[in-house]
Amino acid sequence: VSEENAASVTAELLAGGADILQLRAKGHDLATIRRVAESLIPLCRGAGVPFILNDHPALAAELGADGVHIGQDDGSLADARALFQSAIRNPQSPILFGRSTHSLDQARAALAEGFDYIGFGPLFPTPTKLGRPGIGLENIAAMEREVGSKIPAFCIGGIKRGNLAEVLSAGARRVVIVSDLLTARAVKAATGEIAAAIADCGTRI
Ligand code: 3NM
Repeated sequence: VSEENAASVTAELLAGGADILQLRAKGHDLATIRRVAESLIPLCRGAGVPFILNDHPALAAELGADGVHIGQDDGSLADARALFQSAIRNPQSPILFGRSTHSLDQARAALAEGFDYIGFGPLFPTPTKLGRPGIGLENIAAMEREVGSKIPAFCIGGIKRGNLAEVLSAGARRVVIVSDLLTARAVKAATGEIAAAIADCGTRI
């Protein structure tokens, strides 16, 4: 999604029922990320949806983001918290710290370290995050039992409307979907389809 389209696509995601939004702008400079974030945050606030910034804890503090997401190679939770605290201007409600995890052991470790939520994947290889093998569906149920029962756990990576049923049947309760939504012809309708499938699955559990 280009900078020009970020706000309109976000509005469609929110209208379709997305209930958490992360800005992930790898490779863009901080000024661009700040500008885009400042255009998206009011939309998320208006919809009552948490806005999470990928990386950049200090910028997240300045912007008043609801959370920061960091990867396996981005240091400890304590480091991210310290960066966040050093940049904070006004006292604000506690923010969420999330971690990407790529195995059951990493998911357990993120829970033990004190993260507020995790990503778990990539389930399938995906062009959105090149160079990582898919971890498959077999550990989802154990991950949900051990970790997802304590903090929100989002399955991610190669999930599409076409394979969502399979992912939910494997035990996933929350999903992150990037390319299938951002390339959809009708973003709002596609988001609504996903939200409905997850809600339907929840009522059957
Ligand atoms: N993180 P798509 S997979 C950003 O497993 C990201 O940590 C992943 O995009 C992880 O829905 C991924 O297009 C890409 O596959 C998700």
